[in-house]
Amino acid sequence: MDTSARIMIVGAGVVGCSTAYHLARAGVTDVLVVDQGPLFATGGSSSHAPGLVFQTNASELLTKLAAYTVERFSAEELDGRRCFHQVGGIEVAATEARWDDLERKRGLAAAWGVPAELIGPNEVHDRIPQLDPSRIHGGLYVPTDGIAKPVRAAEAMAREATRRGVRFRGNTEVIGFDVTGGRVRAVRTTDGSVEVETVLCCAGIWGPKIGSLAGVSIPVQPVAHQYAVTGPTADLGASKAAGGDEVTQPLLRHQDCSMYFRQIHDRWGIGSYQHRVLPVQAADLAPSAPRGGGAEAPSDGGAWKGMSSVHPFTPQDFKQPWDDACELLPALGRAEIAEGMNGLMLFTADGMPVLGPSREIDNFWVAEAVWITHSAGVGRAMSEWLTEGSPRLDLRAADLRRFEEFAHSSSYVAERSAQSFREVYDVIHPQQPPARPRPLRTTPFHEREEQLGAVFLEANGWERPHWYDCNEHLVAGREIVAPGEWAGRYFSPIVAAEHLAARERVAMFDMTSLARAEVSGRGALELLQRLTTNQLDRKPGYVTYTLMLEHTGGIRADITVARLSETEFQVGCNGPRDIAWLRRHADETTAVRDITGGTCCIGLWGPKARDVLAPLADEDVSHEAFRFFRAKRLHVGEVPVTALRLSYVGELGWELYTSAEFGRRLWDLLAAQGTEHGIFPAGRGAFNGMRLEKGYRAWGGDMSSEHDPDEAGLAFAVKPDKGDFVGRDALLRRREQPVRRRLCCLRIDDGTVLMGSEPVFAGSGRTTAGFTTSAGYGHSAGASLAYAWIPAELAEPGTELRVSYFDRRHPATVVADPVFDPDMSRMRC
Ligand code: THG
Repeated sequence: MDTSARIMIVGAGVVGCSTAYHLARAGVTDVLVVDQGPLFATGGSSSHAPGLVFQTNASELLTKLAAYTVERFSAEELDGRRCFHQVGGIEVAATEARWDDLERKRGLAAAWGVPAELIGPNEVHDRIPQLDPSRIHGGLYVPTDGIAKPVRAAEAMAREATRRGVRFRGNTEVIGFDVTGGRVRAVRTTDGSVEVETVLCCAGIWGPKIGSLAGVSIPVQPVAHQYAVTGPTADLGASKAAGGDEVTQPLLRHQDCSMYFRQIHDRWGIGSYQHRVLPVQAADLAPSAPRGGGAEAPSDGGAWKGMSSVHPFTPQDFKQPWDDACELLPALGRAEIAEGMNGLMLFTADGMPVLGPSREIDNFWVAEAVWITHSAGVGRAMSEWLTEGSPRLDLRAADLRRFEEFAHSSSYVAERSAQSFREVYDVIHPQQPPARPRPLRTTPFHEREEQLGAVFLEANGWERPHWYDCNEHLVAGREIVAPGEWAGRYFSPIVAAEHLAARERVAMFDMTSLARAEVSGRGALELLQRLTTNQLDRKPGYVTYTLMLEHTGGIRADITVARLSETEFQVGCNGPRDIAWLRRHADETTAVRDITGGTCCIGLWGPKARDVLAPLADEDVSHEAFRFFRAKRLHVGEVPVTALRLSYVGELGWELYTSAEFGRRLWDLLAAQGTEHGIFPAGRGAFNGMRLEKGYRAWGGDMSSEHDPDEAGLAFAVKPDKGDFVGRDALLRRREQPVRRRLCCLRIDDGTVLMGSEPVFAGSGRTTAGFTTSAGYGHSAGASLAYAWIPAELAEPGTELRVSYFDRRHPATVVADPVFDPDMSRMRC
């Protein structure tokens, strides 16, 4: 038995094998992959997954991971047998709403680079003759979708990895970890102890158990998902015995009934998410997979037996799905279900995978809750992340560290995972808040906000007012442009009225949910200097807008750093991930404390902001005494406040921070003092529209680690001369090449308000030139706006482009950025 390995991968399913393969190709071969089951039909979820790969998804990340998986599997073979059958995939619409969704999805697919076309009912019928075309409005056809053979692909990739020196050991169970000083030193297995530098857990449904052996929480929920195989049907294809092809017909997705269909020679494989949620407790999982099964032939009967990732089929849950299936595919009525299973898979709170280093143990990494569809893409990303320090795709949406403590609770994981199971095939609006558990995190202003008629949406557990019904009167006499149904699903004319009125008077924005950290100690400045791009060695009282970069030079975050004293900084972040990143790099000379909970913040913004603050503050807040991008500790009435003079909405004003117990007093003092100036509370809707027209980028939406500061228009925040910092060298290397794409501002000339993520076309071209990021109506600018990534040569103001929204093209023009107050006269006064 091996006694050491640089990287130990736990789990030889398709994710573990793919990671090993990509590590080996990157030259990292001191890798040991262990699995409790036999190689390579190990008995985990890769062994029973039916292999359908539908690439299109509302998530850019998942679409890109799927597209690479298709590319990788298409190139693999095992002893002359293919690992991918590229038969195409069709998602059909049985309702008007679904058809609209398909039009939108086609746009998303184009934006992310997956060719897709909308086809009519008869064209669907041409490709899937068993289907009743009168039941559907049409379908979205993706020619490059297909059927993956997960176990075969795993073995094929493992062979190549083995050829390069990676070792694979089956029937080897992990039974413990030796952890000292916050690191795994050795992994104990049934075959002996292995010293390791890094562990990567790809154990699928056994992941939480493996994690707990090391003291690592992996917030995933195993659930059962039904899959049935029919007996032979006359009209599908030749049987396996007769030498028929396994699959020639396109896959079929019937999302209105939460079902999918594939051919297996002369039988149908049918999956359903329609049934009640069937969660499985980690403790109820069989401890090991004694025998791998029939990955090659799930229809051969008994192939699933003995796999502990498969639970018995519950026929009562398949009654309605079967009726629905027969309605869409009438020929099914002559067949019967030959066998079925309730296969286990992992769900998460937000439907995304869980990837990266754990919070608890620096060298314990995770790649869990990954579908076959995304497996090769995830393997490649994990390999890059482990070897280069950063993945090339932006994995924020799948980063294990996106979850805060509450999101690791079993109650939250169970509730939200059940919801994501129920919604797996639903049309989900990007702004749709979860129904439960709510309210989870409320700010000290919550009671006041409720009294004022706040309409709340949720973000990272926080209740956030989107607009306030009490502001209804602000609508009167204003001409308000409202978005259409989809982009306007969470819009009220009050949003526009709050936006306009905040630029005339003064408004209070609840900014409490903005993640923030206190970084203090002897090493605080050095830590921040090392992790950020701008010069932070300035006098106490200065605030700096700066970036954190990945090792690749991509933008990890854009943050504000307020120096409150020689050794104390307050850092305004994009989310909990940034705080985890700061903490991860801190040594004993620096303390990084998440102060988001326990403190609160009001953004007091608008031309009358100074008139409200001055009489309450015990410090001079005139422009001369308290300049733009400065910080001061002062009192507002009795309330101790840290005031930062900056504004993401582009107005005169301050962010006023205090500890939670003073929140309500702060709110009440400002509200009372502001009455004579027409103060009012404003919500997130106005906030978003205001920052959009002011040109302030939202990290995660407009730019991410896939973009560098120059492309994103943020070069002003990078000072390479300040000394070394993470990402500096990579950025300077990138600067030897001209910028190829840019984030720029588009005006939609016919006034259509977009949602974001629409494809952008140049000239009369059919190929996409780029895609929009955030979009909305600039109520003060009087224009529909969208930010978009487009080739640098198209980024000049005046360039005419077209944007596709619900499959219709709209003229758009590149405009100078920002469109609102470009000379900053409203903020620097
Ligand atoms: N407030 C605080 N911290 C934050 C945000 C915030 N951190 C995360 C996120 N929001 C950061 N985003 C921005 C974007 C732009 C600005 C501030 C935060 C901004 N930019 C000035 C400009 O470009 O005109 C910078 C001017 C300068 O560098 O001097 O104000 O909302 N606390």
